[in-house]
Amino acid sequence: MWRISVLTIFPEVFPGPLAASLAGKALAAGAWSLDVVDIRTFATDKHRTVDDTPAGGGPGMVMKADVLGRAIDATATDERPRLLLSPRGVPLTQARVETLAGGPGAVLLCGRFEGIDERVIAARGLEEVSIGDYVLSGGEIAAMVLIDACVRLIPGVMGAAASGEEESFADGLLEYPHYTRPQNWEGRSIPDVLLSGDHGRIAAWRRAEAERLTRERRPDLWAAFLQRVRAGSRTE
Ligand code: JD8
Repeated sequence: MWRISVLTIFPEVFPGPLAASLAGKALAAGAWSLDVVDIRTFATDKHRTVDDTPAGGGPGMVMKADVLGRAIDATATDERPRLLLSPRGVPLTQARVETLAGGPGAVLLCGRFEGIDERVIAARGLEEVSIGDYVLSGGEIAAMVLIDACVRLIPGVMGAAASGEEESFADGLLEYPHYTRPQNWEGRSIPDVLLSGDHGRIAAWRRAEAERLTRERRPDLWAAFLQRVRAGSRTE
């Protein structure tokens, strides 16, 4: 079974939103598992201290290497990748999500405060992963993002809908616009082509819209898409 272990000082926030919808049903059905480990249980003092002042001075607090080391050693006893959610990590991509979803699962360490003692990262072989270029207050929400992205790819979790529907990121374009009834809403109508019943024209319209949106909003994805199209036409 695909297995996630989350190490956190806020165990009560899991599964949180992951309990809702198809991911939650799949969790309840045993299609994947979530072990939540309270880092504080690996503290040894009366106050269950997990942090201390930064060596060299500066603001905030740093999570202690000894406590984190024990928490990881008690949890990561198998071959799963050990990931540290961190704003300085390698960016999480759909390709990495697919790799993780196809493996045995992961051990996710959620930091808090200013961060964790650097020595833990090397000593326990943690890979730092970031969910994006903005600053969160801790790793828990980032871990939920990673888990959500992986779980929806586990065979049988999302049912028929998601399986062949990886269109958007699969060919590197943003999703085309969606509509449903009523045909007229607040004076806005569904594009005529979508009501034409002409599946060829519908597919062409969706493709053109996906390309337009990608060009307008994501010049980075658009440049990569053009590169692929050009490379593809040279080899064929
Ligand atoms: C873990 C502590 C906050 C980070 C000082 C206070 C991921 N994409 C991402 N953005 N932010 C995080 C993230 C932030 C975290 C922790 C993840 C633990 N903080 C710290 C350093 C600067 N603040 C993240 N994944």
